Amino acid sequence: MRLRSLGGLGAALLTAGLLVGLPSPASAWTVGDQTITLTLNDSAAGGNFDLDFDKAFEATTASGRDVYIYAPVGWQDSATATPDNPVPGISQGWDPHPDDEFTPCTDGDEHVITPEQIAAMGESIESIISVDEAHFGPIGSDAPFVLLAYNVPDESFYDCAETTYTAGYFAPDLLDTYGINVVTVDSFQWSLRLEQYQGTVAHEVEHLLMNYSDPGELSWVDEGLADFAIFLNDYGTNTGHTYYHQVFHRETSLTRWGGGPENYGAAYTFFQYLWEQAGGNGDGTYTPDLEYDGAGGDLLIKMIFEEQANGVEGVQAAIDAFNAQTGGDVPDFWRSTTTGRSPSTPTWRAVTSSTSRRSTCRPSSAG
Ligand SMILES: [Ca+2]
Ligand SMILES: [Ca+2]
Ligand SMILES: [Ca+2]
Repeated sequence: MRLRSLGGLGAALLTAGLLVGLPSPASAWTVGDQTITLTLNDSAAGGNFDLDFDKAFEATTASGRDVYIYAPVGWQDSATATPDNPVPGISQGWDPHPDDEFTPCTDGDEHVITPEQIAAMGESIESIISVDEAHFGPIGSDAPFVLLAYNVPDESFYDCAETTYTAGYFAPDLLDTYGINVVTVDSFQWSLRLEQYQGTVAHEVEHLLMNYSDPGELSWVDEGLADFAIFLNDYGTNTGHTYYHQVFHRETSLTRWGGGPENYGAAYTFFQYLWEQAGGNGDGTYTPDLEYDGAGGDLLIKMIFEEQANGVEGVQAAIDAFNAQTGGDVPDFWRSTTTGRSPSTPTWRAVTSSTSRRSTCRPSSAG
């Protein structure tokens, strides 16, 4: 997912992180080693590059899963690096392909990771995995979980005028190639954005879980649930996404995925709406309590996640099953998203109300 500061709004923008396409190197390491080398993709300049990572954090969760944070070798020196003397993999100015025509921009953006920030991120990982697994489904293997933190090469890496950047990504190729559950966050401005990146981890872990559960699911469902994971983990909402949807692109197709922040905002608020319509935590409360309650919106969201049918068909099947199981009256998909007509692509407008603690997401008429 993508994000960047939005000037005076102090908000973050997010779009998709799409980094795939890896060779199959013969790894001379096993995860848990102090140093590992990964082959990663440069989505902007193209091609792959190798990067050496240093084990910065390790722990074992209560459920027995090994979790690690790896950051580029030399990350401890990132605070004193300069464009002329960069730490490869973190510092702005480091060039993964010195011989091609793409040259990283250097505008002084902070790419510094400190031991204190690594510790704080590490301490949150077990909770994030636990909350996501409880609300969606299990990580479908015993393989270790690895959080990679590095300066992800993307359009903004080469053009500092870009307004969004890759804040994190889940690449199933890394799981396929290395047999480890890898989630990535960018190294930009950790001093200001640590909680945002914890939300990014919650988002990307949902993708990891969906990849095990239902890898054919459509993007609008997967991304909407991934942003909802940020809420479920009590990291707020991705305000870049919701601003883009509600301020700049109020009429946004819910189901026709364009990958823009407004698409994420529309998908996120739709699942927020369904969670609330189904009763939130199931006990009359509508704030994230970090617990999977097996009732109300928690139950409906899990049924949507587990439903193997995709897109509108899957969401409707889950709503039907939820209403049948609970006697609930969550409105069906088309009634939720339209004024009763069935356009080919429902738009989704979300508005907030200052008179209610609950966000009020209303269907917009669509043509
Ligand atoms: Ca280059
Ligand atoms: Ca709950
Ligand atoms: Ca599905």
